[in-house]
Amino acid sequence: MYKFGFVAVLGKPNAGKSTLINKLVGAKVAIVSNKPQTTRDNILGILNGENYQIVFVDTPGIHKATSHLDKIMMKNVRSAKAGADVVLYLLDTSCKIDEQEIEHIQKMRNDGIQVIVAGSKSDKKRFDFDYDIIFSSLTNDKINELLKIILSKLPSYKEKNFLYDKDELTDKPVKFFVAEYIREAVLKVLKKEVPHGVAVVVTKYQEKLNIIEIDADIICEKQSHKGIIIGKGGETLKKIGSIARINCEELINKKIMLSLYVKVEDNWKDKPNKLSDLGYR
Ligand SMILES: Nc1nc2c(ncn2[C@@H]2O[C@H](COP(=O)(O)OP(=O)(O)OP(=O)(O)O)[C@@H](O)[C@H]2O)c(=O)[nH]1
Ligand SMILES: [Mg+2]
Repeated sequence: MYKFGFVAVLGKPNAGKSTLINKLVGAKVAIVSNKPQTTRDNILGILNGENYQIVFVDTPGIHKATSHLDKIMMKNVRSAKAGADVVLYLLDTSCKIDEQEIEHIQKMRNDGIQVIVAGSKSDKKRFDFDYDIIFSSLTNDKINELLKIILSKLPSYKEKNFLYDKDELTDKPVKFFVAEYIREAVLKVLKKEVPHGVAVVVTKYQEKLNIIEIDADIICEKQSHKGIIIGKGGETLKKIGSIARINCEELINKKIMLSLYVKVEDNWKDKPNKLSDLGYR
């Protein structure tokens, strides 16, 4: 018997969805930060076992949509839910239980969706609830048990009809990760609202013999943000570039020359055409 299926990982922003998927897949397919609303796209993380293939779908954290980008993010959540065999719903055990979320979980179950309710961050648990399991990606607590529960809910097949090759870890191209790693560095280095208004586009990706030349635009919402991203004497941008370059070199396993340019695009999060150009659809 073989197990195969899609597992949509849902939950509030910051619940630990991307961290868990990276842990399970054993690679950094999704960027992580301590700021909410880090993930914007649905990203696949593929886990292969002897007799199974699990396709995890990382999703943006569920929040109230205000901008057009938010609406696209919430559309991504709905489509992941619709295409899933199982929903893995993460509730952060260090945060107070939100009644609306419990209603949402109940509604999914009423609609016939299989939902596993997993409490994340057991290493700093503060609140009790009727969780199916409590785990921590940080300390590895109950990760294997969680995997077993997921496998028990996935459909079984007589034939090995897996959708992806054994060595595929994700569905996104390298360029996507380069842009995401740069955005992650922005999230790491900058505070408050600036990183939330940032999008990154790779404008040049040229492989030379010993080096890859990459140019990328960091798009921000306001002129004042541009100054903050660049910093005094370009210090902040340099820091962002250096963190991103190191992570990209690790990903691609080749030396990289990374050039970053900061551009202002007023209100881009509410411009459908711009969003589409930036890859948000
Ligand atoms: N203590 C602790 N922190 C964790 C754990 N898992 C994730 N975190 C932290 O929680 C923060 C959010 O993690 P993410 O994986 O980015 O959360 P997310 O649910 O993908 O967030 P969005 O993409 O914004 O929806 C990061 O600072 C992580 O390091 C855990 O098991 N224990
Ligand atoms: Mg995430």
